[in-house]
Amino acid sequence: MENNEVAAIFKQFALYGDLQSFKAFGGGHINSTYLSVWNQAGVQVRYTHQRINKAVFTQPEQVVANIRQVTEHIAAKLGTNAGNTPAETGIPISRRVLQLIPTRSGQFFYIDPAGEYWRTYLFIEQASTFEVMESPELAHKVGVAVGTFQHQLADYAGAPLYETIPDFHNMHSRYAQLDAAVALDAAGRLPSVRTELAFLEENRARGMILSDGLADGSLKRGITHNDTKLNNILFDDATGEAICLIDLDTVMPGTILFDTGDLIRTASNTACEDEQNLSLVRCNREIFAALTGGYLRAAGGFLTAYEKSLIAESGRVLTQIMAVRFLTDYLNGDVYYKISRPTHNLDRARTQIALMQSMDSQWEQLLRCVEQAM
Ligand code: ADP
Ligand code: GN1
Ligand code: MG
Repeated sequence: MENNEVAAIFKQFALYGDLQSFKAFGGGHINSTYLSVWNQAGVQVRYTHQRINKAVFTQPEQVVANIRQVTEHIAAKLGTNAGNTPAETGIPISRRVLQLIPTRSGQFFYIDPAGEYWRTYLFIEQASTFEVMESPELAHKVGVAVGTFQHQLADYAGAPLYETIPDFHNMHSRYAQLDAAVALDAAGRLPSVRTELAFLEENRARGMILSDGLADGSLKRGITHNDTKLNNILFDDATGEAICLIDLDTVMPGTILFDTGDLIRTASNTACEDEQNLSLVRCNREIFAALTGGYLRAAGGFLTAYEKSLIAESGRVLTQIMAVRFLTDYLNGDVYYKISRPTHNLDRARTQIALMQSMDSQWEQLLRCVEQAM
C-alpha cells in the first residue's frame, strides 16, 4: 500500500491537526498495526490504527461492536470507581481501557476503497509490553491484571457479544481441524510431525474438559478476552504497574478459564513462544506461584469452587489448544499465522508441547501452588 493511501485512511477518523508521520508497529500474528503522529496546534499526539484481518475475522463490524461494548462497560465502571484498587484510582481512565476513536461520519470502523476494515485507538503513551516473563514480581502483576479484567466484566449485562470466531477455543473443533489437516497433508509435512501428533493424540480426551464444561453447564459462560498473552498487557513505564489489557479483537462469550489458561501458558514460561532451543522452555514454578497468587487476589472473590479447581488445568488446556492450532497451520502450509521462517509454526507447536511436558513433570507441585494461593 502506498503511503498516501494509508494517510488518507487515517484521515477518515475524527483526528484533528496535521498528520506528521506514521510507521508499522507491533508484532502480532494476525492484524496489521500502525502508529501515527499528529501535531495538534503545537502538541504531539499519537494514535494506533489497525487493519482487521478479514480472513480471520469474517465479520469485522461485529469485532468492533464487541470491543465497543466491553470498553464502554469497563470505562463506565472505572468512572464510578467500582472495583478499583486504591493504587488504580489515580490513573486516568484513558490509560486503563482502550478507547476507540470514531470516523468523521460517526462509525467506529472505516472501510477503505479496497474493502479493508480499519479502526483507531488512542495510543497509550509511556507504556510497554513484555515478550517474555522476567520475574515473579512481574508475574504477580500480570495475574492481578487478568483477574481485574475478569472482575470488571463479571457483571456485564449489556447486549450479548457476537461469537466473532465460532468455536474459537472449542477443543473438539480444533482437533477436528487437526484431523482434517493430517488427512489432507497439504504441504507434505506429515512425516516430520509424527512425534508431536502422537503426544497430542495421547492428550486428546483430557484436553476437552473446558469445552465439555461449557457444553454441560458445569462452567458458566461469561465474557472472555481470549488472547491474554503476556504481550497484550500494557505496563506503565514510570510505575511499572500493569495498566491495561489490549488486543480486544477476540472478546467473546466463553469461560473465563480460557483467559486464566492463556495467561499461564504465556506468562509461566520464561522462553519465547517460538524458542527453538526446547531446553529453555519450562513452566517456572516460582513464577507460576506468583502468577496464580496475583490472579487469585483479584479473581478469588468471584470464581466458583469448580473454576478454582481447574486453574492449573486451564493452563495445560490452553497450551494444548495452541499446540494443536500451530501444528494444524504447519500441516496446512502456514495459511493462518504470520511466519518468518519455514518451520516457524512447527517450532511454536513444539514449545507448547515442551511446556505441557514441563507442567506434567511437576503437576502435583503446581496444584499445591494454587491451593496455597487460595
Ligand atoms: P496484534 O493482534 O497484532 O497482537 P495488538 O493489538 O496487540 O495487535 O497491538 C500490537 C502492539 O501494538 C501491542 O503489543 C502494543 O505494543 C501496541 N499497541 C496496540 N494498541 C496500543 C495502544 N492503544 N496504546 C499503546 N500501544 C498499543
Ligand atoms: C494470535 O494476534 P495475536 O498474535 O495476539 C491468535 C491467538 C493465539 C496467539 C498465539 C485471532 O494472537 O489466538 O493465542 O496468536 N489470535 C487469533 O501467539 O487467532
Ligand atoms: Mg497482541
